[in-house]
Amino acid sequence: MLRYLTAGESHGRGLVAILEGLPAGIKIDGKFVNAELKRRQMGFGRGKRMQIEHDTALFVSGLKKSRTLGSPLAVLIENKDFSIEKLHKVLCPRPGHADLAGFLKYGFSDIRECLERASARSTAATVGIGAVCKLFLKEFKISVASSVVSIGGAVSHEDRIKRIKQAIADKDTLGGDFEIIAKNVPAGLGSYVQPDRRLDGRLAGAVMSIPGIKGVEIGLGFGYADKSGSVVHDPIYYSQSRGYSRSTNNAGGIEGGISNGEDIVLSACMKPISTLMKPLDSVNVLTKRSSRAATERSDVCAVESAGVVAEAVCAYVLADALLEKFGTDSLADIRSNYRNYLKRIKK
Ligand code: EPS
Repeated sequence: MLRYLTAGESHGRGLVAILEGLPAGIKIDGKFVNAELKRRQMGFGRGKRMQIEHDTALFVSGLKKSRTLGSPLAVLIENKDFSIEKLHKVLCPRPGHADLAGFLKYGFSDIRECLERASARSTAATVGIGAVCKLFLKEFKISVASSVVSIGGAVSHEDRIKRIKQAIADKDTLGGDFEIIAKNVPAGLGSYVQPDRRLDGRLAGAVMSIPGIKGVEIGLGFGYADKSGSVVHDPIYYSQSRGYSRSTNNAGGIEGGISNGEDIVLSACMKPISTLMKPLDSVNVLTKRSSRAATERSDVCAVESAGVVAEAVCAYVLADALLEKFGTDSLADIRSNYRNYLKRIKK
């Protein structure tokens, strides 16, 4: 139903995204989209680049008077740091980054030629698309939010900041984990009929495709492994006012690859940023001599930003699944299909 592509190098002219498949009639609030871009740039531990960039979305196509036309929506985010032609060569791959694998794969003579696209800067374009999807979901009162759970093992806000300060002092980096909650998602999105239509697989795949993400869990996730069925499955109740409901939500809102009407809950783990100011051992790819890995301006910790990117990709997957169920062309038609469906499943 929906599809999107992004393009852009970290220090190229800018980032571009094209989203196709949104229905006509959605009001696109540019301020909201820019506020989402801003949220991605925040968080304690981000690097100096975030002080240079003021990410702003320019809608190049797909809108008239701020309403979607049903045609492809193209978004441009310009880079202020547009220095790709002048940047120095990178020859010593950073462990943990795409540097070595990308260099070998594409046959470059300079690692910069892969790191420019492998950079998490591309996630600005993803967040632009996700913000548009959130506006579509908002028409159905569906929201997607994230929160940081821990950073470098520290849980409280205060401890997390202390931990990041310590990492800065140690010239080290940190990862952590975060949670995503989608509220008011109706039962019935996704399907068990084919593996690639399962909502859990689609959401997990989307979150796993964010740079730096190494693990995704849905609901209780790995916590299911050592418990009995009688303890973990969510009992079912019914009342005329609420329809069906559950007393617990270990399934994280998805059963059989289909949303079940409870909140959708995912958690994900981000590895520590791989550019280290006290670099690890590496090899110079020209001379093959042992050397320290390259250093670049980078972030110390970007877990909060990864949460914002995960909101964006989850909003995209949910918007896609909603369109699949309720129609694709006109917002008004989708609304009326949605209302009728909600009435039926409550009965
Ligand atoms: C990023 C921009 C980059 C990095 C970071 C994400 O800016 P620069 O490389 O110019 O300092 O801060 O990129 C990476 C973590 C990476 O792996 O390359 C951004 O806009 O989010």
